[in-house]
Amino acid sequence: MNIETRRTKAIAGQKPGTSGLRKKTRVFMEPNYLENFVQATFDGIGGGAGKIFVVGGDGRFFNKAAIQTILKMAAANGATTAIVGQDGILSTPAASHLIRQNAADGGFILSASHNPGGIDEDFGVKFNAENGGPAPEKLTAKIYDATLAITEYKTIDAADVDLNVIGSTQVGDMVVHVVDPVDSYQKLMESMFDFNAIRALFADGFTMKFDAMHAVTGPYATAILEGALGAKPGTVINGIPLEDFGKGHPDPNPIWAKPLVDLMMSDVAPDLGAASDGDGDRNMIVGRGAYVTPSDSLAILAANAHLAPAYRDGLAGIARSMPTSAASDRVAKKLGIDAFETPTGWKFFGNLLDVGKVTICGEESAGTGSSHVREKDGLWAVLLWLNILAVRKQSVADIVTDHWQAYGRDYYSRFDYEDVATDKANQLMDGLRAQLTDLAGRNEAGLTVKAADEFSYLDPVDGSQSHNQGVRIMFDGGGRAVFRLSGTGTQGATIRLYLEQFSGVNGDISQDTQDALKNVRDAAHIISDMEGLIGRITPDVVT
Ligand code: G16
Repeated sequence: MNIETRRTKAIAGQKPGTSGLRKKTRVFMEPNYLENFVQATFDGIGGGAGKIFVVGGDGRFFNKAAIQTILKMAAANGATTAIVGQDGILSTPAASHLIRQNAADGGFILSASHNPGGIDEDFGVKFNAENGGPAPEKLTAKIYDATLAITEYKTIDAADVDLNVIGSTQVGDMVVHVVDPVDSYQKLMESMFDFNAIRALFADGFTMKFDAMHAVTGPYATAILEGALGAKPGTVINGIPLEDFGKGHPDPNPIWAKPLVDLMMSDVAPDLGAASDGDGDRNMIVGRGAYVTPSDSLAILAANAHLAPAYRDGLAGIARSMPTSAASDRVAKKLGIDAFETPTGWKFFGNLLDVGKVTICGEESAGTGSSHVREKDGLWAVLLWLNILAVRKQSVADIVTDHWQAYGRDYYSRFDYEDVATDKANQLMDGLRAQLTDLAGRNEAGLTVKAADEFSYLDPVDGSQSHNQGVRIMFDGGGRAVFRLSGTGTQGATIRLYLEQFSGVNGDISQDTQDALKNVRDAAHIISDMEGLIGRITPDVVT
């Protein structure tokens, strides 16, 4: 094997964000950009010698080329084995499963998740550790340090691997196994859910549309829903992964999956609508005439999980990211189990899952998952909903209403302000920070501030601390506003404003969401002086 050591220089700005390194695709295509980050990853994890890696992505533009680069660099860095999805395809949860199943040392996942794909859109690389989960902060810090210190990278001069053909081949001294991307993931799902009950549900005439948004879950959903579970052909729509996702945003929310939501609100709605994102870790659930917020979905899945075989013995605990509504905390309380509140980012659930403190976790950003892998898992959430529907034999809308009647309703909405000048966004956050100690007792828009802080997290497992994880303003009467800057954007800054209002147990659960949130929203705008600082209070995206 002819290892080539090529000279390079540090490239600024390769700091992994909430979910790996995400940039414009053309940036990744610049000389040495990808190579530097991949070499820094090998350096950050203590080298590649003797190691096994999983490699795959969501099929977006540059996926296959990036995989070839990574395979050659893995071989040059001494890896013994690479496991790659056929055609370069692996959903993020399937990659997580393969890492765990094969006791691999980690994996490279090529995706910018829900961001659009194409030469003028976004690309990303994320390293997942041997537990199958996103690299924890201490590892991403090492990788970042290595990007600053880099002077050379290693590769070999070898032919590209034929990614279309399942089988084993060599790249230098490294064995590459090209595997069916769906197979072992499907087996995992079959082992967790009552496929017979779900099959019977479909056989009884239950109807569904699953929008794969031209992204990675197409092959998974087609094989599992239409193949194994007998859903009607055509249940999966936009099921062929495209390099540009059909020029859409593969983000499963009422904005980007509007055609599906419109269908679900119409007279010809099927019983269930669902969608997943670019890399298959996010999900959206919509019943006939009933959109289920991700925060409610987490709570309802947790409250009903025991109906699925995998969770028959109950849950160890429930974790949610801080901006996610408190709905799941109420479920944990009723079940008598622990509830954890972590910073945004799936990596923070990893330790809790690894030591068995929690079984189910979720985030407001349309992510739900469990201890079966170390990523959020879009199809898993859909299958758990299907399992619950098959057992309860009620509509989605009735299940949601029952839940609110039992626990109260957490009205919830997220406002996104995109492409804000970074200095203005920082000014807004700094302005909030400066007021924190004086906010309690202040009255705005008819609400009194009960408490305010900036969220910090002390990991109960490894003792690591994470600061500056979002400003929280709690109001008397069960309202809350959270401000946070997105960690996944590729252009300017995105301010996220998360609004929440609890109805109270036995409170009014029938209001319009935005009406119920009006006071919290107005108070948040006034306290942050958003209009004065960024010149607008109307968001780009409301979910
Ligand atoms: C990523 C993380 C999620 C997190 C989200 C937050 O999602 O994996 O755990 O909730 O980022 O995004 P932001 O920082 O923009 O609010 P994904 O689906 O992009 O990998």
